[in-house]
Amino acid sequence: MMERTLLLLKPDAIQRKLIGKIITRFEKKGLRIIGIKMLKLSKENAKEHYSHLLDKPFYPGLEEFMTNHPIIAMVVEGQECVEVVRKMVGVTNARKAESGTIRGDYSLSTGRNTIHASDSPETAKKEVARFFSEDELFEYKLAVFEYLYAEDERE
Ligand code: IDP
Ligand code: MG
Repeated sequence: MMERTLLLLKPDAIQRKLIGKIITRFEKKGLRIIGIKMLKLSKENAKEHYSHLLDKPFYPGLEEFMTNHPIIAMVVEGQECVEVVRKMVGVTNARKAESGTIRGDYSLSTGRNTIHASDSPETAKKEVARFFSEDELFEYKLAVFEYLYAEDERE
């Protein structure tokens, strides 16, 4: 099943000059980047995006970090890509994240874990719509498409 998922490259990734390396991983995996932009998250958007964490003691710090600096938002598309991308990202606490994952390779932290990725297909739909209007998403043909997927994997 072709899916889209939302990624946010967090302020720590930008400061640590990791964004090229991180984006390269998604390109090399074969995912199609269909939207990408730099933006500043508003406090309202942060509260919506992290609504499941509003009552946590670390929420004020999280909101401050994510809204006081620019971030990069991206949408990628591919077969079952929500799950694929979460595996590439690794678990929330980067000290526990497997080597070979983005968090496992680039971070030692939970609050500075370099990247956000949607956690389910339902969340992904909401998060893509929160950050991108349809005219910011591009349905171009990937020239290597037939080399990324076999005949029975293209829907
Ligand atoms: P996820 O990013 O792996 O989906 P969530 O539980 O959705 O994890 O939390 C969102 C973000 O909130 C995390 O990526 C992390 O930056 C921050 N966060 C989560 N738990 C903690 C914590 O215990 N301390 C500090 N920051 C946290
Ligand atoms: Mg999450």
